[in-house]
Amino acid sequence: MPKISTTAYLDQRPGTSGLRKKVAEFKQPHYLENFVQCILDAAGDVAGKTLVLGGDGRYLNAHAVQVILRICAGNGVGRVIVGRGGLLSTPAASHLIRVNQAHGGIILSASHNPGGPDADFGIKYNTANGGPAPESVTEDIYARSQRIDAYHCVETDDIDLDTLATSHLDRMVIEVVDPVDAYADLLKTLFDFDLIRSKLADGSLSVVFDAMNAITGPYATRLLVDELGAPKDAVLRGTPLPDFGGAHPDPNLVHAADMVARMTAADAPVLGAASDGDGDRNLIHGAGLYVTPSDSLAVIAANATLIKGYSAGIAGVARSMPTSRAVDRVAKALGLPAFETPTGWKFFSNLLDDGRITVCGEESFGTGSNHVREKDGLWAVMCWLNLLAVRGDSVRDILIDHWQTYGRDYYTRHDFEALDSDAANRLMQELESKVDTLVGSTWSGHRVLHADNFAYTDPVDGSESARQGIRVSFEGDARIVYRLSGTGTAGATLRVYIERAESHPERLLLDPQQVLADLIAVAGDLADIRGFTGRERADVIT
Ligand code: G16
Repeated sequence: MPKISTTAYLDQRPGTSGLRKKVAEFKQPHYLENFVQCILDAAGDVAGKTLVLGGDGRYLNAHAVQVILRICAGNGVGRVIVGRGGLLSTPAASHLIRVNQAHGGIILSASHNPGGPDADFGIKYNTANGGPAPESVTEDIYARSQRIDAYHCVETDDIDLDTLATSHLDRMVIEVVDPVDAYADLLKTLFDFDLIRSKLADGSLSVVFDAMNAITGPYATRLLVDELGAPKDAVLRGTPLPDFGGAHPDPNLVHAADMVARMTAADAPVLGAASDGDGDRNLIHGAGLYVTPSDSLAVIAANATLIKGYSAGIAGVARSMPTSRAVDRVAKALGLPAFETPTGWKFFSNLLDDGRITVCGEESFGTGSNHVREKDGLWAVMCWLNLLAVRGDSVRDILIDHWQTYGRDYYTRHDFEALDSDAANRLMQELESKVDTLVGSTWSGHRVLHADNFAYTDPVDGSESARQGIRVSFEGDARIVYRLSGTGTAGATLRVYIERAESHPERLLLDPQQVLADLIAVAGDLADIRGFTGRERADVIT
């Protein structure tokens, strides 16, 4: 096979979800090629095998897809299934891997990070189960990236990826598929489309979805407009753009402001939602009421048997460690197993593959189930539409009913962004060094019951992941968690997660920032955030 000499880059360690860097870094000579070769080497014997390829359409996607096809051909890959135009949402890519029994897939995205020539790009590898590569594989990719000196690549003009067709590159088959078809078919098996369609038609249900100029535009248009009959203007910002129109495709209350404005107006639809750059995150909003991702997960778990695809019941639930414990309360009440995993969707894969859980989620706007091995933004939207159609209640009524039944976990996340990396690391080291001494200490009246640096042993394969974030639990069912983000591309981001459980029926509808104000102050004091970072306030509060 044609071999091209290269020099190793030493900064190619995948983070929480693949390698994310500035576009300028990916444009360095052989940078992308090196990483792709390392993926293929770490993926086992790819000769003659099938891979899935696609991305969220951000700047560099089109070029990267062509480069990856040449390298796949150079490595003797048998067949590559590519989304038309090089496009695939992350959950759709996961499904294509599974349904085609592919060896794995390469997904191009920096998720919710901004796109464009001056913004972010990313690449990740998913294995045969459709899920993000486990740490053993990502560490292998990294180790290989440290010593790579050549990659295999064929020379060719760009391949036409705009036409649904099958062609050859050397001996490799390239199959261009519709990015939406298989995914839409899958969702039709899980949700009661007829019921939702009829409720949308009689006006008792209505929806607005913000695709944020990102990948879910075509998916949402197919599902909500073409299949379910919602009006065309139910999908906001529905055309994927390489720079997301200059916007930030992060589905939170700040970046989905137009949708949020619609949902807080007097004539708000029943459901508002948004998804991110690559379609795996979701934001759920009722008329006048935002649903936190942690609560959304708990509500879906509690009501799963009302949803067509889950009517036989669910096996268990899982949440990432910083996610609020709302879903644990549901699991306890329903007698279901509940797992607490480190941040990163990959940690759910073994539990899903082993049948221990059916539904899982994260505070970082991710919810999903065993239908694929990625979190799935539109799946969450369909869950809510299905629930609303069956129950005939508003989002607010469903949430209040849930809190009255299980109690409410008041929850907030405070992000301190673009910190000096050394300062952020020092802050975490200092915290880590004092966890053992925290127990029994009192902070503004809050007594510490437990403190540790979260470590996880996977119950299926026994793999261990240490130092996944500092947990501090207080009397009164309150908790503060600290960790550094693994997805940023500039400096460090400190995430502080603050929560407290409340079950008094008269204290279920308060403002979380007010309820948690004293704990938020404790979080700052306990880690001396101001001293280490010079910051008085978080940059983003959700
Ligand atoms: C990725 C991972 C998620 C994780 C999130 C935030 O999401 O897939 O599992 O919760 O990053 O990670 P961090 O707190 O380290 O920034 P996505 O949507 O960015 O791929």
